[in-house]
Formats: sequence, structure tokens, C-alpha cells
Amino acid sequence: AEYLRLPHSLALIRLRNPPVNALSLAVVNGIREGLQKAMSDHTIKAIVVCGANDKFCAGADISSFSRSSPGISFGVVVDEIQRYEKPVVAAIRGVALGGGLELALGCHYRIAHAEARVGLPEVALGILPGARGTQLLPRLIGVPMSLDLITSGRPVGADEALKLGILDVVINSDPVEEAVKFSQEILDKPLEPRRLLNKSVPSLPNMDSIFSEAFAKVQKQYPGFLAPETSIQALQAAVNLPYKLGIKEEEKLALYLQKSGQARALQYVFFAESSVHKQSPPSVASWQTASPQPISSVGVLGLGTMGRGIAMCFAKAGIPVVAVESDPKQLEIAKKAVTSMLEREASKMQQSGRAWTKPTLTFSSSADMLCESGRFGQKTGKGWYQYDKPLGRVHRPDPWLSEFLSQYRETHHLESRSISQEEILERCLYSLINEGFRILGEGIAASPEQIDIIYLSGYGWPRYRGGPMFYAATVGLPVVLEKLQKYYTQNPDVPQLEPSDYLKKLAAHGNPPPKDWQSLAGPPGSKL
Ligand code: TC6
Repeated sequence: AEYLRLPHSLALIRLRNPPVNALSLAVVNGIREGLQKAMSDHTIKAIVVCGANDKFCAGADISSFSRSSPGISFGVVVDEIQRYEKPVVAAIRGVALGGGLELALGCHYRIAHAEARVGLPEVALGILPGARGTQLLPRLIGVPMSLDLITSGRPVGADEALKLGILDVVINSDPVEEAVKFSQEILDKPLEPRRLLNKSVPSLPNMDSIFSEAFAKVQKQYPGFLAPETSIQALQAAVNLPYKLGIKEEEKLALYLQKSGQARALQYVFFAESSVHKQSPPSVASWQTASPQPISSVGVLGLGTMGRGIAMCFAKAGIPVVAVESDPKQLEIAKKAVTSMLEREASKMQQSGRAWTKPTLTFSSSADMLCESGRFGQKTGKGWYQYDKPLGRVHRPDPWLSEFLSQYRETHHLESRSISQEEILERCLYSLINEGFRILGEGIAASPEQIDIIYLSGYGWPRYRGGPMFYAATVGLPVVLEKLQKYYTQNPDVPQLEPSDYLKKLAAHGNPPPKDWQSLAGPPGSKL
């Protein structure tokens, strides 16, 4: 942070840490040094705090979180600013997020450009606004809106922030120039009413029900996430405890979250999401440069409801389709259904005067023991279970299946045994993770982050567990390897359990973090 003396007995502290003026240790120290200089200089009457490069501050430096715990020491700075004997005015342009907004809440006044955005997005990183945010915001804007902003993490635009009372002035011109003018106007005003730490949280008669509704809401909206619920506890502390004790509770809860695996996973996701946008696949192909390849024919496996629809789509587009169906009966049904759908389509097109070329379709069969017996699951009323009716949801064990399985075991010389939940989980997850390592080894994905982001965005993998590849690093690569080896030895007929070479190479280095995997494992074994 730079310190500048301005005319009219003013000082300017400007945060400068490109690209977003994150609060690194150096920036925080710079702010404190600037405040001390301004305090000891009797000619300085007020201080303006702003950020370089059209941004105020995007909060704590997330990349440093794994090295130190955020918030705790910065909270002391926020308090020092509040108790400061000279007015401190925040001039906000761009963003004031997380620690950036907490810094502004410490200041006695906040002036922002109309396009600025402010907020406390910490929950998205698995933490809470631990530099007094949970204690100061409710004192400024009350509990209900603080609950909304802190548990959702959503930033608000300057106009909304002005209405809520987070900002004092919103302008369309340069906020630093405005703050300089403003500082001169408020020099004689008492500072005590501007110190949030000495205010109490506006009380409401139904505070208990507000909190219990908030807990119920976040449990429903963010199931499994620790940070939203823990933030509510911190806000409760703001209501129930004096500031001095409230900040202790905030520190305790912030530390609990920071040490949780969820914070590490969510912070990994933050950087993974930003890095996948910049990555391109390892070979020459890239999303920006690749052009669509012509499709000459399409294969569809299974002619159930979905398979029929998919086959139809391609057929309608004039692309030859080969459809494979294991059950002869189902095959007959599908043939009739597809043919009649195509005829309907043809007559519609003929009526509208459009040309129609009859596509087709080639059908063939394959075997599958359960399906051959017509057991397609819920929709047919039986599969691994027996259902109350076709498409029914109530299932019960099926004696037919027990008989089928005992014959199967006899044929394949298998012994029945009970399988623990741990084994089920590990065999499912580790074979999935193993496939991820194969994908990396073959160069199909450019990085573990790409695989993780696909799982988070497309498959509902819990965000607070970071994705399958991050999860593997959490468990430890040598552990994943050892377990796969064990399960593969026990089940040599399951190829998914055979540890990939890529995993073996990495595990030989211990448990390196995902960002180091590619450099340690070397170039991919094949090109796209
Ligand atoms: C907190 O404050 C806790 C406080 C407790 C007490 C202290 N740290 O997104 P972009 C990087 S928690 C480090 O592409 P945009 C980002 O990785 C923090 N780095 O730009 C990228 O780096 P790259 C609460 C950060 O214009 C570059 O900056 N704050 C941070 O689309 C540009 O980012 C947040 O959660 C950071 N805090 O959006 C805010 N922020 O170029 C998180 C960004 O090397 N940040 N970077 O890849 C954002 O929401 C957005 O980055 C943005 C800018 C709206 C600030």
C-alpha cells in the first residue's frame, strides 16, 4: 500500500497489488504503516483509502490461505481503523469484496462509484468473513439483510448497497476525488457515531425465529456445506455478545472453518475454475480453434425410450444410425415405434412441401443376462429388485434374483460374502478416480482441474469435496494406489480396478498436490 500526502491536510493510502489488490501480508503491513504515518503527522487531518487499477480490493489473498490463516490479524487492523482519531474514508471503485469490504466497514465513511460491487463472498470459499465482517455488517444493516448477504455470498451493486446503508455516497465520477472533497466537509463531525464497533445490532422482537428460519433455509439450499451455517452462528454471536466477545467467537468459528477440509476444497475449486477457462487440451485441438468434424454414421446402444429418441434425432438429421438392442422383444417394439415415428415425420414434411429422404436404421442384438430376462429395472417393474408395478418406486428383494445370483456364483466359483460400506464406497470412487488418471495419462484432459470441474458442474460431485482428483489427493495417492491394488487382486475380472500407470508414477513421489502432477508424471502417453 502506497502512502501519499495530498493538499488540504489529507493523506491517501492506495492499495496496490495487481490484479485485484488482494490483502497480502505486505499490503496489510502497508496499510498499518500508512495509518501510523498519518497519525504521527499533525498536519494530516483525514485519510482516504483507495485501490490502484480501478479496483478497491477483492479481499484476502486466497492463494496464501494454505500458508497462513486469514482474517485474524487483519481484524485487528479493521478495529484500529475504527478507533482511529482522524476520519478515514474509503473510496471504492470496481470491487470491495471479502476483506476488502471489511476494510471499508472499518473506515468511518464509504464512497463508491455507481458501477462498484460490494459483498462478503467468503462462504463460497468455505470460510466466513473473519475480519469483523460478521460482527460489523449486522450493526450497520441489521440481521435479516446480513444473513442474506453473508450466507449467500452474493455481491450487491452500489445502488443496492446505498439503499441498504452499506455505502454513504454513490457517485458517477472519480470516487477518490469525491472522497477528498467529502473528507474536508466532515472534518469537524464527531467520529464516535461512525464507529460500528461501538454500536449495537438493531434489535428485532422475533430474532430467534429469524435465526431458526435462516438455519433451515441454508440446510435446504446448501446441504452439506459448513460455512453458511457457521456464518449464522457468528451472526448470532454479534446479536448475543458484546463486540469484544463477539469477535472472539468470530475468530473461533473462522478458524474452525479454515481448518475444515471444505475450505481447502472450495479454495482449490476457485483457482481450478479460473484455470480451466485458460487451458486448452494438450494436443493441437482447442475449443477456440477446433471446427466441428463431419459425422458419417452414429451408433446407439439400447432402444429403450431414450435410445429410440436419440436414434430418431440423428435419423431426422439424415445421418445413418446403427442401433443395437439386446432383447429381441424390445427390438421388435422399437422397430415398430421408430418406423411409425419416422412415417409420421415424413407425412408432416410432405404436407409442408419439404423433401423427405427415408433414413434407416440397422438393428442388431447383443446379450445381457438380466436384460435378456426382460428385467430392465423400474420401468418394467423388475430389475435388481421387484417393484410394486411397472414404473413403480416401491421395491423389495426378488427371490428370482437370489436364485439367479446363486447359480451365477456356482458357475463362476464365487463365494458369497457381506461387503462393507467402506468397500462399496472405495471401489466405486477409486475406480472412477483411476479412470481420471488414465484420462490424464492419455492426454485426453489437460489437467486434473479439468476433470474436477466437469464432475462439479456436470455430475453433482459435492463442491466442498473439490472433485474426484482433488479428493484423491485428500485421501493420499499412495492410499488410493494400495486400495486399488488390493481390490484388483481380489477381483481380477474388473479391469477398472487395475491401477493406472499414471497413478503409479505419481504415487512414487508420495502425495504431490494436483498442480504438480503433470510435471512429475511427464508428457501424456498418447495424443488426441
Ligand atoms: C477474504 O477476503 C477473507 C477475509 C478474511 C480476512 C482477511 N486473492 O476472476 P478474475 C485472481 S476471502 C488472490 O479472472 P474478474 C484470480 O485468481 C476473499 N487472487 O477477474 C485471477 O488470477 P489469474 C474474498 C485473486 O475481473 C485474477 O485475480 N474475495 C483474488 O473476472 C483475476 O481474477 C473473493 O472471494 C483473491 N482474493 O473478477 C473474491 N481474487 O489471472 C474472489 C481474484 O492469475 N474474486 N484473484 O488467474 C472474484 O470474485 C473475482 O476475481 C473478481 C474479479 C470479481 C475480484
